[in-house]
Amino acid sequence: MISPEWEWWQDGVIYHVYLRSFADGNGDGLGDLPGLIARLDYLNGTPDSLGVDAIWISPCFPSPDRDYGYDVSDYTAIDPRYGSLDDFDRLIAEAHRRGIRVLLDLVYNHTSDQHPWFVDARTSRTSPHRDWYVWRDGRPGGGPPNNWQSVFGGKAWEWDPATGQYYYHMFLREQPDLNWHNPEVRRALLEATRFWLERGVDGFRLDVFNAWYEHADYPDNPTKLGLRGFDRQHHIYDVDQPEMHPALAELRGLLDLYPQRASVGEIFIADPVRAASYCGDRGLHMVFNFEFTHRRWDPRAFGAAIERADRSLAADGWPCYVLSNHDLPRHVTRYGGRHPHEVARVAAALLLTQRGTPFVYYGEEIGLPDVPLRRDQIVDPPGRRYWPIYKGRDPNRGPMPWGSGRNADFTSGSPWLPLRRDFGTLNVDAQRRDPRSAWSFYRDLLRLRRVTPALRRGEFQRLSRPSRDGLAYVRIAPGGQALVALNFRAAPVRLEFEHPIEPSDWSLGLAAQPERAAALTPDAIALGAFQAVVFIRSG
Ligand code: ISL
Repeated sequence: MISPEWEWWQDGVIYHVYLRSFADGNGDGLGDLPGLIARLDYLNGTPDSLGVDAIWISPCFPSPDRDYGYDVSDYTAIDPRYGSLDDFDRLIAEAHRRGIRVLLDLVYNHTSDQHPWFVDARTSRTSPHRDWYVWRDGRPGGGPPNNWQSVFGGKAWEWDPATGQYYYHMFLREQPDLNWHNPEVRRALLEATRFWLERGVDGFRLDVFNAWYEHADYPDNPTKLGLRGFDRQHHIYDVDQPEMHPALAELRGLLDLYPQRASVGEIFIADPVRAASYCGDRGLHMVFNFEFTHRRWDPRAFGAAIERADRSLAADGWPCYVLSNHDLPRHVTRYGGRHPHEVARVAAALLLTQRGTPFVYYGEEIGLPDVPLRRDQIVDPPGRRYWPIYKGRDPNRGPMPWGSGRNADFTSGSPWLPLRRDFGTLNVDAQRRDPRSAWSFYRDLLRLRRVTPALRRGEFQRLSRPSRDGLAYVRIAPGGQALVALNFRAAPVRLEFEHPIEPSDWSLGLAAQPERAAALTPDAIALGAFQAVVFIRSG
């Protein structure tokens, strides 16, 4: 059960810093910790800040970068390209000074093949770390131990000629899976977690946590129709094994030794009901709810997703919401069509007025779309493998356009991924000066959320009848209520209510399109094109 006192991770908004692309402090073209520290005022702590409560930093540990940081070769160090441990300590201190908590990204399903544990494991079948990874003999007639597939393409088993066995890798062959059945592995990972807790981090995002365990007998997964090999299987033996629950309880026990720490799990092959089973006092604080990321731009789909998340999590979980992240096309690219700026604002209102913790992906606050890239500019392994059917994740990981200077003021060197060509106009500086920009709307929404308990904690109740044009709902808290109405379309709409309201009770808190209609009547609201409004009432 959620404790009766509200925790920061329930009340707050978490900003996802994809570190490599956020801000470069030393001119090597890669974002880094000093660059991030220099931009903390942007995030919180001054009257002109965006106003977020926490940051989640993508992996900043030493990595050969086969999967851009998600192949870790040392869990208790900072990659020198991102800075030093001193820089990290400074980041924590400077962030805390501004009221920003810091979450790290722990990649515990696999290591890099360059991690000393794996380097040792592959030296011989009797090496001390051999059993830290998943080694199996081939099938009697030859070939890999079972039919499991890698997420990034090809088989999930790699033959190791030196020791005559296969090892398992759910992702790249350079990302061997750790053997979570081995208690030494669990102990080592808990120790790494403790290391960062002792340094003052406020919590963690756990990469593909529900894939940590594989079925101990390694049976074939049943097959089904699908596009890629991985999609042609029911993943019943390579994810969601029952051992996950005690493992999470153990991790939670460690987190609870420290005050106000939080965890959010990246669930793989999401399902809200299963996600809920991992939340609670003996599990994770939150599990990512990716429902918003695979919806069409259709209010009925979003309304259903909200109700489903609320329903499945009611008892022992706290919802969270995300529209974009480093693995998916940005939502302005998914939904924006010919109206990216307008859609960015409606989407912001949708994300930031839910009962649940919102995650904001860097750049979405300026309505940043993906960066169009050519084949020869793609560096992400699945993009290189599946181009042009799947272009990988580089387009949604573009450098942050801070200003109109050289390289958008992201780096004084040469950026690791190309910038969008329009950074001269689409950048943070320009939007901060413009009260009508997406940035200003995000900041205003974040402020309103902060001073309106109903927006953070109130129960969700749908107000409008199902409509393909828009969505209206109320958030009901003991001392006040908020009414949110969103027009998803480029034409005015009228949203009929399921039950009547008293229009004079409500005062306008915020409007995405101040000059356009937002007229409340007892049984409907009329909204101008792409209007998004929040009305407030006390009592
Ligand atoms: O991005 C995907 C496909 O190209 C997803 O299937 C993604 O691999 C999956 O959501 C797991 O993601 C996490 O673990 C990966 C890493 O590449 C992702 O960046 C990370 O978010 C392996 O560590």
